[in-house]
Amino acid sequence: MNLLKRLAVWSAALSVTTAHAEPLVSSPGERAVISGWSMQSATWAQNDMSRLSQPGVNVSSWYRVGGRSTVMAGLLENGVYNETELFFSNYMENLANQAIFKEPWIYREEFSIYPSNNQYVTLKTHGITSKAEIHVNGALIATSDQQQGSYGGHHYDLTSHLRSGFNCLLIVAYPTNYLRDFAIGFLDWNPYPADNGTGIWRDVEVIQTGAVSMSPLRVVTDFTKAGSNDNVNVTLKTEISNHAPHTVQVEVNGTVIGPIYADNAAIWGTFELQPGEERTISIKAALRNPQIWWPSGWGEQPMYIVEADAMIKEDELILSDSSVQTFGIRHVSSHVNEHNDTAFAINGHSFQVLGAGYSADIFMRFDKQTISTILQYMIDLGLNTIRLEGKQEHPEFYNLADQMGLMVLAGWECCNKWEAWDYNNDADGVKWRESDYEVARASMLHEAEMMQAHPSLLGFLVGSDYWPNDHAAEVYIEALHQMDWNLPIIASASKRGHPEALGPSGMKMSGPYDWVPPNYWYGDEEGAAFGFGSELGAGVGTPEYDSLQRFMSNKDLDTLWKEPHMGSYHMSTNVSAFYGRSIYNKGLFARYGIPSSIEDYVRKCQMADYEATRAQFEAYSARQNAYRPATGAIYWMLNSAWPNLHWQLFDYYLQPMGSYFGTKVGTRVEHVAYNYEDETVWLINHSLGKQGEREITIDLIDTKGKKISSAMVKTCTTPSSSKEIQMVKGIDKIKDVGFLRLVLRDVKGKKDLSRNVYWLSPKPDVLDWPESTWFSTPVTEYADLTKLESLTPANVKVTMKFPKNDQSGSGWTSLEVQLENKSEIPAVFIHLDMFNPVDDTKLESVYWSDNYVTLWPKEKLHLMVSYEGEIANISSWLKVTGRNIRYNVLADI
Ligand SMILES: *[C@@H]1O[C@H](CO)[C@@H](O)[C@H](O)[C@H]1NC(C)=O
Ligand SMILES: *[C@@H]1O[C@H](CO)[C@@H](O)[C@H](O)[C@H]1NC(C)=O
Ligand SMILES: *[C@@H]1O[C@H](CO)[C@@H](O)[C@H](O)[C@H]1NC(C)=O
Ligand SMILES: *[C@@H]1O[C@H](CO)[C@@H](O)[C@H](O)[C@H]1NC(C)=O
Ligand SMILES: *[C@@H]1O[C@H](CO)[C@@H](O)[C@H](O)[C@H]1NC(C)=O
Ligand SMILES: *[C@@H]1O[C@H](CO)[C@@H](O)[C@H](O)[C@H]1NC(C)=O
Ligand SMILES: *[C@@H]1O[C@H](CO)[C@@H](O)[C@H](O)[C@H]1NC(C)=O
Ligand SMILES: *[C@@H]1O[C@H](CO)[C@@H](O)[C@H](O)[C@H]1NC(C)=O
Ligand SMILES: CC(=O)N[C@H]1CO[C@H](CO)[C@@H](O)[C@@H]1O
Repeated sequence: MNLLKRLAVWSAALSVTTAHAEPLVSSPGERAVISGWSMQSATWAQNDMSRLSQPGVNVSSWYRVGGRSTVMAGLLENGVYNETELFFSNYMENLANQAIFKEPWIYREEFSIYPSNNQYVTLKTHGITSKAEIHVNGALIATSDQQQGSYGGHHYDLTSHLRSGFNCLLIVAYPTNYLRDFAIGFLDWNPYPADNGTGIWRDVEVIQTGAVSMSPLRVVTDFTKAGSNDNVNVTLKTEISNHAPHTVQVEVNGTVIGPIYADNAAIWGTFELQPGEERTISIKAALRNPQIWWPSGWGEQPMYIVEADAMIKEDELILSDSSVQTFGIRHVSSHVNEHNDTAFAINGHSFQVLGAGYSADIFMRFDKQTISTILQYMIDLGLNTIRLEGKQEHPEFYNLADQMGLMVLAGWECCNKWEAWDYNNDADGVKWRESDYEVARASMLHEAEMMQAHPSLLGFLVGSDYWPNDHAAEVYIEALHQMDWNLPIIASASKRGHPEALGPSGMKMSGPYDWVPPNYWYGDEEGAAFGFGSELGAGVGTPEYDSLQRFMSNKDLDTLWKEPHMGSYHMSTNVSAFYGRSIYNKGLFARYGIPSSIEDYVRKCQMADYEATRAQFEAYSARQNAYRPATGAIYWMLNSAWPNLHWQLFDYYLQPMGSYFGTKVGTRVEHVAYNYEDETVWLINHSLGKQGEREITIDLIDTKGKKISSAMVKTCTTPSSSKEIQMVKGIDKIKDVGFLRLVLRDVKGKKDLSRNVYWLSPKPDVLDWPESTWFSTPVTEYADLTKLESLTPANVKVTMKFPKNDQSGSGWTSLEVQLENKSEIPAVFIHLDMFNPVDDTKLESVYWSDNYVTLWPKEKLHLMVSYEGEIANISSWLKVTGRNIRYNVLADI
């Protein structure tokens, strides 16, 4: 058969697949991602991989899935499961332990390619869960011993296996056991996905080069401190490999393209490579007028691009491979201070980490829009760091963080296989054998190579709850150094121990993970505000009622408030300490009163959650320059893998709630905060440059709106520091509940920088510190806020208007909302929500300047809200609820 005829037959046979007649790659330096697969269980397909991996097999009955797709993600994509139903109540329990997920799954794709002389084709993987066998055109390319681990990235030379025309790539992904495999587990965060994340969750690439190939460029600069260098010297490093059986002369040339105001620089170097040789090369360039990258809030995020070509010198220069890398110029350092706490600095300024822990999607689906909203929320929340505990993501994730100025504290996950070293019996994983160290090495090399140039990276934690043994530490450190990792390498996220090579981690993991009262954070034990807390929070994050209804049955909702000690499938797993809400509910019921309905329960949760996150971030901020400084806090956690009831600042549907706005207040750049423990007011400053005269007003009233005390203080602010202002007078005069309003005013600028209201009981929460567990500290006496249940209703007028500036064409709508209390009493915990009146659903990606606000009698407050969409297309509706608000619907545009 001639080629054309063969092609015709094949295209008929393959008409139902998406095999392309267009070559996947055709020129040197070209990289292509396999954009989709036919997926099938190995139990349904005949177990004959050498035949199935030949082109021309009819796979029209297989599932068609995207290029990055775990088995479960693929089954959802094909409608085998419906996400709405799967996540509802405990439906997903039906999938657990199904035999089909204990078998391998096959991913298969055909592509065309026309190999030519002196051209080489490489297959590049970035991790397949849990491990995989790779076949091409009937030949076994990699065994599952080679291609192991969710982060195991490898290269395979396909050149001698390819044919002109259609070729077939077949990958068998083996089932995952978190105790045996280097996979991506969720521990006790949520139920395990039925497939344990098995499958091709990351890109598989096909790369064509000439005789010489180049690895992604790594970037090292000599920049250390803002203002200290005129020029920045940059060293670009890459591995170049000669695939040809003869010596080649290589010239690497290119350009470093600077952002606006920076100069470009040319790069150039020549090298000789022996047959089969691989070598690390470095090329230097001086960058004039360097533009420095800053974390969000401290400055801009200028990005450089370096483009480089590897040319082979024969009679003329022939392109062999090319590479593009973006990078930013910044410097990160960390040290363990005299209190044995880790402190970070960026560009020479001490950097207090205020962050939260990230969760990937339960099925490892990666939607760039969703991720972009998550990171944008972090910026809106005033958080500066996202911690990845073993949930390293795709390159787009780091690109977004680079653009937004969000720091990323990456690292390996706790427990399971990842921490199964001899001395660690908390991890039930299968202890590491010799071959496991090589999987760890490949994983570390791959992730370090991918992250190295991103300015958003803050450091890498090679252990989480436990520290790596000396051998593993050596493997990780070697791999990181091989990839020119010039950022902090930290032994673990806890103080349990450390390998010699890395020294103490300086990070504490002493809880809490479950509810503690607001004054906890002002203590001096456990997770209270001192040192670096790598994962801690009061276990809050209850979604609002309309989100709860999306994933809980009426029976689940009834149980939630009527049976406060019951566990829930939407909490942590049923073997976890966090399966139930007993500790949380006990505090809630005692402090806010026994709920009278699900709506009442959720309202009280929001108030408690708001108090909890605000106090945590305020206490860490207030003590940023204390005798024993609070150097960082990672809130446990930012978001959830699926619809969940706790450990989040916004819910699975990306709806912010009480825990979100408590955080947003607590992290304000310039802020005044109330110390619940000693009744003092603190001035907080996170900025590098804002200076000037400030005025602080302190007002305390009772539930009738009657003044208990008031004070006004003039002060000046200092950068990156906090200071005590004075005690609040009259806390002891509160009868039942008092309201404390703190306002920070810029005198010259004539504007309020921060305004914030607390509801306070004269009876403090009393903590029993000696009885602390790893997840909570018991409370022996609770504050009494039950008066909030019987406040006189307030009358609040709400009006909306467009601000004066034109916003057409931006894709966003901004509105100004004015709240005005018409009553003589405070209007408490007013929550505003934008709904789409057509289907009564909440708008997504809505940014409020503030929310859940409490108004003083007669007070007027202006809030801003922006959301995606033009006002002309979306007729939105504002819903207003509150602790003592009479009505709840209003539209007034
Ligand atoms: C492929 O198989 C499907 C049934 O699974 C069949 O309907 C289709 O005709 C087959 N295609 C070819 C080209 O044989
Ligand atoms: C999934 O199920 C929900 C609820 O039963 C239904 O409304 C929705 O249309 C389904 N989605 C798909 C894609 O079938
Ligand atoms: C997932 O991993 C757990 C161990 O963490 C194991 O018990 C379970 O059987 C695995 N599930 C599948 C489908 O293999
Ligand atoms: C940067 O490179 C220039 C030459 O390009 C050299 O003179 C200078 O000393 C270098 N700076 C540092 C800090 O190494
Ligand atoms: C490298 O040099 C070649 C030939 O001079 C040129 O065509 C190419 O654009 C250069 N590459 C880069 C990245 O500047
Ligand atoms: C810091 O840790 C070392 C042991 O690593 C210990 O000897 C020292 O007392 C600790 N210092 C403080 C202030 O706790
Ligand atoms: C705990 O959850 C697992 C997995 O969903 C389930 O098989 C088991 O029956 C549950 N155990 C209890 C006591 O509910
Ligand atoms: C915060 O510090 C900056 C930096 O100098 C200063 O300009 C600003 O006034 C300070 N603000 C407060 C509230 O301390
Ligand atoms: C500014 C304002 O409108 N204040 C009103 C607050 O409510 C009382 C009624 O309780 C009015 O008398 C005030 O005018």
